[in-house]
Amino acid sequence: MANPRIAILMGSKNDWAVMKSAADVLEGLEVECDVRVISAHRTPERHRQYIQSAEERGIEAFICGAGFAAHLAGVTAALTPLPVLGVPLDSSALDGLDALLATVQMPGGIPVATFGIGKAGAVNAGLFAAAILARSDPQVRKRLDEYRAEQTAAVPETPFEE
Ligand code: RP5
Repeated sequence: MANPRIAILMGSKNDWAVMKSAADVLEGLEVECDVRVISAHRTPERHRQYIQSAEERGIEAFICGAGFAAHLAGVTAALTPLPVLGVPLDSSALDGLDALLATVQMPGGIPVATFGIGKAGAVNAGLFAAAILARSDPQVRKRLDEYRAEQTAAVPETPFEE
């Protein structure tokens, strides 16, 4: 990718099956992404270096997916003033509730915009990241409007239609 504008980070390669949904949404909207495995606790130096050089490389927002005691989004937000979108993942015995609470319950001062657990959250984080770009990019806005129009047109009038 030549000019990625959104970074999609995940704590483990095992998170990709879900986080791919965010990447797919953004690819469909022709928004370039940089996709990385970065763990706040397993690769703290990789994390810090990536975040602190991201803005000068053109990254405008971060989507962070993590499971268990998920702190990837919170630590990312601590390292940058750019928007951070957190996706809690269902990878533990607590079915993602642990990650949801860890991501959403940031103490006042360092915000993380938190989405639903799993695939729906990843899809919505991708759409929300596009909405951020759409504020100043008419092409992304146009494609976002088309995405919604197609979604609306795909809803049948009755449950009996194919
Ligand atoms: C978190 O721990 C990751 O985001 C992942 O969801 C979870 C488990 O990671 P693995 O042990 O599967 O690599 O850091």
